[in-house]
Amino acid sequence: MKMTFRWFGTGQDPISLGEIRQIPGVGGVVTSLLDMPAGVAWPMERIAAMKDEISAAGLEVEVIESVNIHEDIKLGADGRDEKIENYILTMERLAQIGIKCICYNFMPVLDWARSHLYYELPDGSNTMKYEAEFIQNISLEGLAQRYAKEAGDYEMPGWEPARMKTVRTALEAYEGMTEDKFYANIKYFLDAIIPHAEKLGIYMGVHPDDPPVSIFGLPKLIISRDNLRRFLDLNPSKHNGLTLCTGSLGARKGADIPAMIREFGGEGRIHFAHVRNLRFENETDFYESAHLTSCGSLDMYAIMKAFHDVDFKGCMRPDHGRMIWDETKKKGRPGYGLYDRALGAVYLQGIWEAICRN
Ligand SMILES: [Mn+2]
Repeated sequence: MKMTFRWFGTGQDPISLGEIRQIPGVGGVVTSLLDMPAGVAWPMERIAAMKDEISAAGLEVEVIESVNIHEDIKLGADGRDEKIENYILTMERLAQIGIKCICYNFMPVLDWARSHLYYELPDGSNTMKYEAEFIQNISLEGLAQRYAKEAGDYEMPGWEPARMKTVRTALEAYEGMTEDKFYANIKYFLDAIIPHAEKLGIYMGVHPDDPPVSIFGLPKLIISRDNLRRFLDLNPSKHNGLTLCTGSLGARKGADIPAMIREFGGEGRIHFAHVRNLRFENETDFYESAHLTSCGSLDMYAIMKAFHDVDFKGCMRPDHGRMIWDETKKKGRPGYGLYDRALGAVYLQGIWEAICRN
């Protein structure tokens, strides 16, 4: 296991590579070119410059999170072939700087959703929260406005104001989308890109849908053990794999995350891991807690033990954290402050060391 840290890029992240390098045990970052719209081929100069900047800071980059999929591909629309060609071009260029894994998701229209970005906890820290009833009673535009107002200077990935302008049309495009059609569109994409991934030595890791429930009437597919199985079976290559996100999958109460890690990791289909905790407040609502088992509802020891037992060798990162120690909005995007995620990275490595030495 290699411990990494998400970094949004210069000008996109108030946290510097120098700060990340000082987190014990963290040897690399997971990053992206956030300004690249879905569907275009990323320019080689930009990719090379990103790599040089990270190397100069003494860090590695093996995982890109994310190369986003254009809606035409998800919808199976006319323009999809051209966008898939651009996706493959981006993969080829990323392989040139040594990228081994690409994280992406197949969520329709929206990347993720929460009701609260800064939900205050009793200890004075704040965190992201999902309240089902709140989401049911707000429009998509209302939620986007709330994020734009709350998030401060940074656009929330997946909720950029430019993207929100077309979102109503995008939502309408999904009317009548059945699960079978959606899986067929995923298969079309996978069958086109996976042979290239094999040649390039790139492992694709789909991120589960977050939250793992249907919102705004949109279909949600990548949410459970059975659906992950169905997704992987669409293309049996090992290069078609998963980003195992404990927080996203764990937001379905009763989901057995260690069992999923053992099943899919045992088959060599987990290529990247997001490890975080959450605390359920009732059957549907949760907030993103500190990483410790005692702080949330997931058993972090059992999760790390499962990764260890399947000999997981890929990159892992702590996932969302709380904002603590007077971290303001200027110090990080919601869920992506420095301190709590750094504590998470070190805590997970502590568990890992204990398991390895036991
Ligand atoms: Mn995640």
